[in-house]
Amino acid sequence: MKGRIWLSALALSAGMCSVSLADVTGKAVYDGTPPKPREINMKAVPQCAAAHADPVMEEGIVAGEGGELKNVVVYVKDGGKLGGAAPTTPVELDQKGCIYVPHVVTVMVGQELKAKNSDGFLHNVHGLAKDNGEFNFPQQQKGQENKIDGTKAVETYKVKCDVHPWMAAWVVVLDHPYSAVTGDDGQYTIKGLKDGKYTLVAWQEKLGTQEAQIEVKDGKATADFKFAPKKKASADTIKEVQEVLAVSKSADAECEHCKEAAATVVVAPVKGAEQAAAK
Ligand SMILES: [Cu+2]
Repeated sequence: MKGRIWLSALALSAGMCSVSLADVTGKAVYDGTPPKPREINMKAVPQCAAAHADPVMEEGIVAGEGGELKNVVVYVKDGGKLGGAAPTTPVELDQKGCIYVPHVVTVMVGQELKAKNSDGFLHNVHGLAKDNGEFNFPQQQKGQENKIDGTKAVETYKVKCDVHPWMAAWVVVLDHPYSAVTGDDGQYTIKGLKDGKYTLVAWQEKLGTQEAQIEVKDGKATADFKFAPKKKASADTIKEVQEVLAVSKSADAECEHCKEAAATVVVAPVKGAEQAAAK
């Protein structure tokens, strides 16, 4: 889905070395009032609940008061042709208080990715990868680390724990190092690009993908991304999706899959209309 994008690609000053390596910076924001995060109910698993003094919120959309969107992955499209070696530092996906930390990681093809258990009780690391192959292994010991065989191919996939169904993380495997994940302030910085024109991709797990064209000049460029909320699905559409998925009516309030699937159904014609209008 291509949303509205504001971007600026600016040369900040003339006369600097034209081969300087750039900082591409910018910010991702949520367009509108961010949805209220829902609290994860860990009460059924005392070990998990005991790890948190404060309520723990779902991380599907994490936005600040000003709409600052966390956990958006920004990367150079087709960046593999630029070259660049895989970092020697492993990327770590920790399980801490029955939450994955961090919620989203980027890793380069061939770079080491490992899972860690900081909890000292059973989790299983279940990666729903396709091109990298599905993986599923247990971790029970405190401090246990295992290498994940999941960085062979470019792919974005979800990792979940079947013991604690709320646990979810995302792994974005890229064939180049030109990427960043936005922080609490929605900001990102991609380092190391030479001057030139690039397409940036910004991906958010629930809000989809956007692109922006940038020109790095004299070592600087900026691109901001504004993610529109998905359109709300009508009760009728949700009901239709429930019927297709054979979910009972009593599951109305709980059926997030239905709502998400229905929202996709609703959005699809709008997207088609936009494309038609653009022609
Ligand atoms: Cu778990």
